[in-house]
Amino acid sequence: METAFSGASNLAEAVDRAFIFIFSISFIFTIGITALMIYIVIHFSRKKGKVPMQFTGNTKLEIVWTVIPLIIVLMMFYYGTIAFTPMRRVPKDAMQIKVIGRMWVWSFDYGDGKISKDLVVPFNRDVKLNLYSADVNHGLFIPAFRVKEDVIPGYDNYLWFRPIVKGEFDIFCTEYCGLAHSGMTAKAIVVDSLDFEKWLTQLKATGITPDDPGMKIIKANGCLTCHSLDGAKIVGPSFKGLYGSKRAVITDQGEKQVDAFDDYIKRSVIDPNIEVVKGFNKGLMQSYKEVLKGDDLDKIVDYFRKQSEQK
Ligand code: HEC
Ligand SMILES: [Cu+2]
Repeated sequence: METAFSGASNLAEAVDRAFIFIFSISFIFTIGITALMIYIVIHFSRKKGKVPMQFTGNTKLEIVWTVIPLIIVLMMFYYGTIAFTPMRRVPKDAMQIKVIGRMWVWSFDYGDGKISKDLVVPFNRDVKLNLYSADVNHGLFIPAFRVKEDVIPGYDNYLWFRPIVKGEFDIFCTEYCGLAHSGMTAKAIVVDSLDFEKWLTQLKATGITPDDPGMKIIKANGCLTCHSLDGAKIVGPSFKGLYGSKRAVITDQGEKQVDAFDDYIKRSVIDPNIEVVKGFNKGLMQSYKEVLKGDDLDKIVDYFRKQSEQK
């Protein structure tokens, strides 16, 4: 395991250089200004009875305190630019991964219905992340790679990097996006390209059937960022074994049992906060009434029914 302090991507070195330069300048000035201030306070103390002098203009001094800061600021600009420019120049053959930010989970879509909760990438390979938000503003931040970009609904953003250290690194959301914002984390896992291929092949075997019309709608609407198919509890209950089962739900009138058939499932999607599944929080799932079109909802229910008939 590597720490976040040593940069783990090709972009890290230039970012660190800009950071260290700006930090050092700030440090030197903070110490210098404070020291000078303390000296002046003591040296020109009224008790010593020094008579103040009057100054009017000093061209040499003014040139010095204009030119030196100008050079310093231009150097900051230079270091910043050489770090930033390559970040926006994505190599043509970079591997593309779609990232969806949603309250409060990241999902990494490798295509063909292969969606992962963590970002697994091959070592030493250029990777481009295409960033989309399904709801509000998020920010994808991988400190060890020194990359951070906003993830904004209705705006196609991206970032890229080449991982140069193998290991597991943290991913955070850097835009305050609501209640569970601080829990919106994931891992960036850098592995050998062989291990990566193996992992990607296995990812397909998670039972997601990309061709089913209902599953297409479920995926297109990002339901799987909160609901798993394999029984795992994410933000919401798993979809596994949902259809036909007994659900304990909390309503304004108290707890009750319902059978999860067509009507219940439809109600859960249209008015998710009227019957709240026991053990889960109210207000996390938003209504899909305005989002789903035509017979989308019927297709979703069909998918659940087919899923329950499979076994
Ligand atoms: C932001 C996370 C989130 C998203 C996205 C989301 N849900 Fe939910 N869902 C929840 C939570 C939390 C619950 C449990 C609380 C409740 O019943 O409202 C839930 C409950 C449900 C239930 C009842 C499940 C049960 O076990 O009884 C169904 C059905 C459901 N969601 C379907 C969907 C569908 C279909 C979509 C996509 C169109 C979707 N959800 C998108 C969070 C989410
Ligand atoms: Cu977020």
